[in-house]
Amino acid sequence: MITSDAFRGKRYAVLGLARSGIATLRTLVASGAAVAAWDSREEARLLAGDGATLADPMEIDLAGFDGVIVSPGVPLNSHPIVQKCRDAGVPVIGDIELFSMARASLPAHKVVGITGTNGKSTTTALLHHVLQSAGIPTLMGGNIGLPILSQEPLPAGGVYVLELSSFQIDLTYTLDCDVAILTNITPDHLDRYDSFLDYAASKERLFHMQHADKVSVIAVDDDPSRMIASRVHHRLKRVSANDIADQSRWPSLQGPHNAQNAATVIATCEALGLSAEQIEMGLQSYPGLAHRMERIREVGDVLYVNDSKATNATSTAPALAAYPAIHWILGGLAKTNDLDACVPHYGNVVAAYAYGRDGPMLADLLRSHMTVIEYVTLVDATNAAAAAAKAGDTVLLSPACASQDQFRDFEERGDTFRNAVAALVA
Ligand code: UMA
Ligand code: ADP
Repeated sequence: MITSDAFRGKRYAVLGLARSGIATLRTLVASGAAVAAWDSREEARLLAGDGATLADPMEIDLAGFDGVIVSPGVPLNSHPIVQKCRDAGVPVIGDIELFSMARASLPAHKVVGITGTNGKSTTTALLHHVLQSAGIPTLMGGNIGLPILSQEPLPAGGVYVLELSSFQIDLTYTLDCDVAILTNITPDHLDRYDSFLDYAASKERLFHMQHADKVSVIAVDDDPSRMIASRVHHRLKRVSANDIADQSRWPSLQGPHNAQNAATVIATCEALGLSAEQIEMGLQSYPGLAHRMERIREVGDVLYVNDSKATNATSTAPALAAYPAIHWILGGLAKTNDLDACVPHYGNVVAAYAYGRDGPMLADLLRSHMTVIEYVTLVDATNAAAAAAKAGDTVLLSPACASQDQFRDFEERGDTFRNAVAALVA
């Protein structure tokens, strides 16, 4: 794990004890800090271990604390801890800020921070893969599901590749990325921000934290990203999906969205000093990530694709564009009341299977364009799509919604789809 003298003798409260909170707690305790830990869920509190005191930061006097470390899933726009910390003059920060504070204790290294509405995980995993295949010590962490503080520090010359959600950036103040990447910005997480502009401003802060000699890589394929690029005054590399003339050599990077992701990675690798050959080798051998347009099985000439990570309409659009005759399974918790980004690709859909809390709303949106049938569960929708699909068709789970009405997260949703497909008789 990463530890640092920066935390020795300090006092922190940790609110939220899931993946990032537990990693935070272990780092702080191992670094010699005094820690008060809390989670509203009792089963999470049981994981705190011996080194920390259990105490709800809402119930204790925060005078003298050096910070309250909040998990990204704690909503800053509504949780009372924000006002309480303001009144007590205690900073509210996250695990990424702690990583930033620990950097002085680490061997010489570089940090690449990656944000954007869609493509963060793909870009993170792809960059990590290209660096690794070029023989550079590297690890990835952050929103990709791997808390950075729980990982072993890299040797000198290493590159930390951090996937950063807007929630994590909101809890970070000093992270000076050697390269900061923005993939794109479209509406998402509007329950956590007053407006779309506020959400975009949260992402923009990643660039304002960089010093002037550092590099920004911004894909300028949408208006908010172009606006941000116009306000970044240090070393800026503007890239676009259109920069990529031929992606046929990269099997796991098909589609215009992956051209955008690859363009950001190429510019970053150039900034980090990799050769064109090293970059090309990594792009060619990239294996892809589960739950992102993942081909899981062919049964009777019907292809099954798991795109469970598509949690908004913009991320579903490229999947609909990718196949000619789709049985489209969608539903869950909708982020917006429209599917506008998907509309240009409705011609590829044979039928839609809408399920989950917002299935009825989505079915209403689709009914005038295509056959649409409503189900309660994903498994029922999958079985119906499988029964209807003919040779040459694709059954696609690309839900355009968050998963938490029926699943823990998009991974559990994707695994449920995978199991339902595995149970189909060939
Ligand atoms: N909690 C309280 N009180 C509250 C609210 C929450 O105690 O009022 C507790 C919850 O009970 C829970 C914890 O706080 O135990 C919240 O944890 P969390 O949701 O932050 O979960 P982690 O496992 O720490 O995961 C977080 C990120 N989660 C979110 O941003 C919601 C993970 O991103 C990330 O991978 C992980 O840290 C490691 O860095 C997930 C995600 O959904 C994948 N991200 C969003 C996205 O990609 O769209 C932004
Ligand atoms: P994130 O981590 O930002 O959620 P992922 O790389 O996990 O991004 O991809 C999430 C979803 O968005 C997947 O369905 C994927 O096919 C799609 N996607 C990936 N890259 C992009 C992009 N650059 N633009 C739009 N959609 C994308």
